[in-house]
Amino acid sequence: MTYMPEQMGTGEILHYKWPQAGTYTVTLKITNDKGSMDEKTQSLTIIENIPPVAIFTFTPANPRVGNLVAFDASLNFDSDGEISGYTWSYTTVGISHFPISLGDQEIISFVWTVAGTYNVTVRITDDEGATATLSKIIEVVAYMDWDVNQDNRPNILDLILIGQHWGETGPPCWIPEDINCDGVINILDIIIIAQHWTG
Ligand SMILES: [Ca+2]
Ligand SMILES: [Ca+2]
Ligand SMILES: [Ca+2]
Repeated sequence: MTYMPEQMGTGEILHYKWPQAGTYTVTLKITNDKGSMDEKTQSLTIIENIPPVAIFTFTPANPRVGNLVAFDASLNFDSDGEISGYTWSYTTVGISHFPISLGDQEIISFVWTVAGTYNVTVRITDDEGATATLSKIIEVVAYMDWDVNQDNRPNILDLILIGQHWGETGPPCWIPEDINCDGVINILDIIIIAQHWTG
């Protein structure tokens, strides 16, 4: 295809940005102070920037209110360049609000203080300004007082912890084993575990 030449600019050094990929023919015309001219033509191929790929992981997989949830986007990559920026945010599923910023580092962490379903999004930018986003749903469950060791399973391990403090007294809830917060470790605490038993 032949087009009328597009003016690129003047000057000894020129910066030019092609809006799309393709093969272009560039002509430089020089003129000296006596008015004589010379020109040189060269072709070059502009390739399309490949956008980055967004990947992230988070731990723990089933976070509880008050847990530090770590988000890691270090596996992100850009096959023809580098990642130049990260933008993390979340929204609460079922509640309409603007995304709340979580930070702009490769690895971030956050503590939710309210149980809920959260949609966490990372938006990455490559060194050419192309972006990619990835969202994941995080279920943050309520803190379970009766899960003494906080492993998400009210079971024999929690009873063992109670047994280790059996009969001890202190201010209400002074240790996690005082599940009912009455200031003594006894059968009443065991009954609460039994009521939520998962084995
Ligand atoms: Ca790229
Ligand atoms: Ca447990
Ligand atoms: Ca108690």
